[in-house]
Amino acid sequence: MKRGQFITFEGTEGVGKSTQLTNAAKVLRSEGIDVVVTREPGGTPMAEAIRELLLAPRDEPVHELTELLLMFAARAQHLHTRILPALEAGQWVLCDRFTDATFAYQGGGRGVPMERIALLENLVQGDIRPDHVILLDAPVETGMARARHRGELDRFEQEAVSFFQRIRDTYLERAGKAPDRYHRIDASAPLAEVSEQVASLVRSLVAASR
Ligand code: Z5A
Repeated sequence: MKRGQFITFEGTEGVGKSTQLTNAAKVLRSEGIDVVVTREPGGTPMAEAIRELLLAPRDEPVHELTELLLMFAARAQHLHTRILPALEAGQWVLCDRFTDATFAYQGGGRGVPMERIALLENLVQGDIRPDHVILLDAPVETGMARARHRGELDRFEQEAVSFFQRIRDTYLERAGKAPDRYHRIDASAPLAEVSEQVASLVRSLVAASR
């Protein structure tokens, strides 16, 4: 059985990751590919429980290491019990955020040293990395304006614009270092245009995998 491809969707809040993940899954299914759609933090019942802990606004200050370790605790459960078995069964896994989000949010956003994150990445993932990262990139204000009509803000959404700007900068820096694996899409374009770019990229990944 040929191993499936592991594709993640990244970007600052509201750039359209969930929308484009659904679009990509549709394209892959039309190509006859068996697809698993999932997200982080989350993706299994236990990891979804950790997600609730992480996102809930609370009066108690959350230490940056608590946040970091909970992200990786959820990831260990998700990766080893759901993502890897699916990939080994030949399914393609589309994941809304993965470890690039930890480098961007906990590293760029919160200021945790990148080497500490890399240590945990190696511990939890060994040499497993996404085969492709689709980075939906737009000015942070664009994504915030799209996302903020949903009502109560979670613990991350309550952060200032400067926090999200550091996150965007970190994503762009990481993408710049590995252009074969990171695919930057201009997510500020109209929805139909972004969807067509993502569909065309996904078709090219399918063609390359055959
Ligand atoms: N987090 C972390 O800190 N560290 C980690 O390691 C991980 C995560 C894994 C939960 O993420 C939080 O966890 C996240 C980072 C942190 N916090 N933040 N911020 P999440 O992915 O669940 O939450 P999110 O980033 O806030 O995603 P989102 O707000 O759901 O946005 P999205 O999925 O990118 O966008 P969307 O739902 O597809 O689209 C938003 C709206 O815009 C919707 O109405 C669309 O119809 C519309 N849209 C989409 N594209 C367009 C275009 N092109 N034009 C116009 N309108 C559009």
